Amino acid sequence: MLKLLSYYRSSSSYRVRIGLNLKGLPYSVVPVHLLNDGGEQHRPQFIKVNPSAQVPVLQDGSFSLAQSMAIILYLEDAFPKSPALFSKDSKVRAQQIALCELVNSGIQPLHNLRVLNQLKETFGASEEQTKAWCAHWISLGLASVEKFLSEGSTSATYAFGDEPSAVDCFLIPQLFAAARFGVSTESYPSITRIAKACEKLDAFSKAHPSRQVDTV
Ligand SMILES: N[C@@H](CCC(=O)N[C@@H](CS)C(=O)NCC(=O)O)C(=O)O
Repeated sequence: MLKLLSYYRSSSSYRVRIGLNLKGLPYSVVPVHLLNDGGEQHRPQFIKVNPSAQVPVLQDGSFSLAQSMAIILYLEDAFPKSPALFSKDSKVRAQQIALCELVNSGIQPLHNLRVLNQLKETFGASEEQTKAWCAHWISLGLASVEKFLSEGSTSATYAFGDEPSAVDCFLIPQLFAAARFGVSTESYPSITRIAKACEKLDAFSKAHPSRQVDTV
């Protein structure tokens, strides 16, 4: 069975949980607590699995893979069951990857735990300043996502049409992170519409941080 090394509140782990659920793939979660004892991701046995000391990691037998984008692409290729997480049209697929990457490399790294720790520990940022930093980058990033989505079909149910795709796997966890850092997404009509549609699906609700084996 597939194993996912995951932390309940990690938005990158949440993406993969949605992807696995959408594909209907059974998996077990191996919790990695990012805060306990200085963070279990720094333990030598975890570093052996992922030298970058980050979750998620997917294990498929002896095959181990980090980076949620790579994991979602792997799920699509290794388990070509419906629903597809990417379009078969190469231009649409590339646009989907671009939007996933906007979240993956343009927003999430700026509010990652290690970045916030560095702001506090090395640069003396207060809790309030750190939160304002996160809110700034999340708002800026989501404004670009909204612009992109609103240029597509405004009647589509999900980010890319009437079936959920990898883009929804990346978008919904980013909205959870936005809420954590006090960013309202109400002024983004496309994002709000898509989030409401995703919320109704089991694949998304079962992946939610409030429903994990390690939820605190
Ligand atoms: N681009 C990576 C990001 C992974 C990542 O940033 N993971 C965070 C949790 S969302 C983490 O493990 N942080 C631990 C730390 O910063 O020490 C991915 O998509 O998997």
